[in-house]
Amino acid sequence: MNGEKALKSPAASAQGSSSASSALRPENRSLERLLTHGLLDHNSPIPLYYQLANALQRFVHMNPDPGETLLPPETSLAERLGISRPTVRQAFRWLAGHDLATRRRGRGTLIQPSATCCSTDLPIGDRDIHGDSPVGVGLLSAAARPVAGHVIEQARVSAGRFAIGDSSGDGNRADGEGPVHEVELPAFEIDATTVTVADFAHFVEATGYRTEAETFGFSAVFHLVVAADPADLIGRPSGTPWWLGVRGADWRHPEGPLSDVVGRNDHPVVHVSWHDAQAYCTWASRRLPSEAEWEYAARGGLDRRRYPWGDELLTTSGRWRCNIWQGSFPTANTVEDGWLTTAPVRSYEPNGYGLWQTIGNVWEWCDDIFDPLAYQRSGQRTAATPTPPRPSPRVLRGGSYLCQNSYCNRYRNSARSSNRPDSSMGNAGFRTVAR
Ligand SMILES: [Ca+2]
Repeated sequence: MNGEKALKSPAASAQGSSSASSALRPENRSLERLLTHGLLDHNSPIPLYYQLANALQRFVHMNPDPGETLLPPETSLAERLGISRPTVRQAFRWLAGHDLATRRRGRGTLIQPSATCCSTDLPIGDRDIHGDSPVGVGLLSAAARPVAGHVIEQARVSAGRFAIGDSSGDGNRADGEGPVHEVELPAFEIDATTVTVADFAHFVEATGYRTEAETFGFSAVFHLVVAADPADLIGRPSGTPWWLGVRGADWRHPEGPLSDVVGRNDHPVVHVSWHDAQAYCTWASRRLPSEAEWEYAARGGLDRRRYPWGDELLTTSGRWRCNIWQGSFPTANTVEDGWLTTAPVRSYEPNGYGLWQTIGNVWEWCDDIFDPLAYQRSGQRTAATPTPPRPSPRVLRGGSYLCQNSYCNRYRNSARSSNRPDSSMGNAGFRTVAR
């Protein structure tokens, strides 16, 4: 791989590749954007074939055709990207080995989205795709939705008591996961899934709401998936350099202005701040869960267990039960669970109460102010704390597709994190509770 020539810059590629570009089918423009704007990095420790495979996989899941996607032939891709044909062939082999069925058809390669670890079932009714949606991202029109307002299936959680906190000894001391104590809660109804891209699009369509990421003009994107011109990269936090501030990243453009959410209607909406989640709740006559409600619902009736399904991370056959990170964080994700970033909200299996993916996929905002000493100060927490002055940090729960044991083991029922209420990022969303 060291002998391969350097990848052309986006500008150079655009100027000198008309014949190669024509090899890409019109519907593959999104793929071309993925591949020509910094996704492939010859200086990265991640093998090029693996970077390419991730790009192709992302493209498959972004494609508006949910059935099949015809990718350019190996030769065209190799010429377009300035890499060797064996590297391209290796990427296709990687995809074939990870349940993305691939086969040759004519001069292209046919790829079908994997059925492993995902379901495209929608919560309620049929959801048509409209390419001319007013929000411009191929989303559901208001007229096509079966019910106005919030339509996510509800899980009913009975009144009861449970042990909140870390009973397994895995907790992070600074997060305040202990001491474990009993909490009593009245019955409540909570969303079976996080709010999806389609759900949020309906809210925006009905209200004209602009998220804080849109207002501020940027949001945080994980470095391996950025789809933006270099001029739109506005820096990275020193403590977490895998996050990039990307101008133009928002819920419609999760990886940056050169990305979109086509084909991701059933993925969780991301790049929404706590304030944005509150705005959605106001429109939907809902509220965010308290963190006690969130944890009670996430446990699904299994007391003092590490995960919603029990204590073991994998099934007995070694299958993943949630969407987190496999490999070496933050540079090499082997994607054994099927997903580099977000998965559809109904992926894997629901817990005993019918909630999907409380663990992994995306962090979920809760109503509470984050206080690492809260469990020490209070024996019981039965409701959200009063609204404080801004910008007190707010609780995040459940972990995300970036969690990995070597760095962040917060993909557990009791794990706690937080962020400012005006912050947004590509791995945080929310679910709501009935008022
Ligand atoms: Ca994953």
